[in-house]
Amino acid sequence: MKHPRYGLGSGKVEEIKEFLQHTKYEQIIVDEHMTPKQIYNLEKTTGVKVVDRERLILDLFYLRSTTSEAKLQIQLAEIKYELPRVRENARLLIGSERPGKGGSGEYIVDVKFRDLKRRMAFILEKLAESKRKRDLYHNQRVEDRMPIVSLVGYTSSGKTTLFNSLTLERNETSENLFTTLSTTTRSLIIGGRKLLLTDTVGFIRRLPTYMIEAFKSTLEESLQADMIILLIDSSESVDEIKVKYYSCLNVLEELKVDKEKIVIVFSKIDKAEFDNVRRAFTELKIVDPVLVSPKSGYGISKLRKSISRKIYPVLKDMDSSIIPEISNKVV
Ligand SMILES: Nc1nc2c(ncn2[C@@H]2O[C@H](COP(=O)(O)OP(=O)(O)OP(=O)(O)O)[C@@H](O)[C@H]2O)c(=O)[nH]1
Ligand SMILES: [Mg+2]
Repeated sequence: MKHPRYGLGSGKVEEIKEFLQHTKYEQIIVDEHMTPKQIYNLEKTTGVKVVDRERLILDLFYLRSTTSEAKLQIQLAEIKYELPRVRENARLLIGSERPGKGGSGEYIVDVKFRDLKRRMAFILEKLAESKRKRDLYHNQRVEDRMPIVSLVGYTSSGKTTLFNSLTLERNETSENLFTTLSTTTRSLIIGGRKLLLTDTVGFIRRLPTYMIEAFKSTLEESLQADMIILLIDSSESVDEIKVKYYSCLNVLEELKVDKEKIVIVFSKIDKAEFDNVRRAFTELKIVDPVLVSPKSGYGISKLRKSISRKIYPVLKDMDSSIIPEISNKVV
C-alpha cells in the first residue's frame, strides 16, 4: 500500500499542517479511500476531522435523501462501509490493547458486529418489502404493455431537467451533486402511444461496488427498461466527458445492462462549445448522436423521435413473442 501511515505522503502531511496553522479549517476531505488507522493518524497529527471519499459520498447521500427507501439504501451502504472497519476501529478506541480473545477489545468487536448485522438484516427485509411492491407495480406495467425508458448518467448531467422537460414535471434540479436519490417514474405520450420515463440517482466515478449494490433495487428499474438514455453533460471538457462517459458505462456493465438498449444523448448543448463536442464524438466514436438542451428546448422533438424509433420495434414484438420473455425476467 502506498503511504500506509496517513494515506498521503509525509511531505503532503507537513504541508497540510503548515497550511492549517494559518487558517481555520475544521475538516480535511481526502478524495481517496482511507483505512480507519490512516484517518486516525491524520486526525491526530493535524488536530482536524478527516473525511475520506466514501464517507463524503455517504454523507452527501444522507443529506440529500428524501424517501424512506433512499434512506434505507444509504444506511445499508453505511453498514457495509463500517463492517470491514469494526476491528480496526475497536483497536484504535482501546489504544494499545489488541482485541484478542477474552479482552475488552474482543467484546467491543463482537457487540458492534452483532449490532451491525442485526441492523443490516432489518434493512434488507425492509428493502425486500419495497422491492416486492415495486415488482408488483412493474409487472402491472409490463402487463399493460407500457415500454419503459430510463434516464441514467453522471450526477448533475441534467437527467431531472430533461425528465421535467419531457414529462412537464417540476422535480428538483440543482447544480449540487446527488440532487435526485430516489426513482421517479411518469408516463408520457410519444407518437400517440404511452410509455414510462424513469429518472434516478446519478453515477459518480470510483463508486465502490457496495454502494452500487445498495442502490440496486432502485437502479433495477433502469436494468429492466426497453431503452436507456445515457445522458452526457456536453458543456464540460473533452477529458471530463470521456472520464464520465466511461465510468457510467462501467456502472451499467456492472449492473449487467444490455448494451443494445443504450442510446447516448448529449445534454446542455446551449452551454457547450461546438469544437469540443465534435472532438468528444470522434474520440468516443459516437455516430449519430442526439443533442439536446432541455433548458432552451433545443433537440427535444428530435429526441422524442429517437425514443419512438427505438421503442416501436419493441411494441411490435411485444404483441407476439417478447411478452412471455419480459414477464419471466421480472418475476
Ligand atoms: N445551461 C444548461 N444547464 C442545464 C441544462 N440541463 C440541466 N442544466 C443544469 O445542470 C444542473 C444539474 O441538473 P439536474 O437536472 O439536477 O441534474 P441531474 O443529472 O438530475 O443531477 P442528480 O440528480 O444530482 O444526479 C442544474 O443546475 C441544471 O439547471 C441545459 O440544458 N442547459
Ligand atoms: Mg436529478
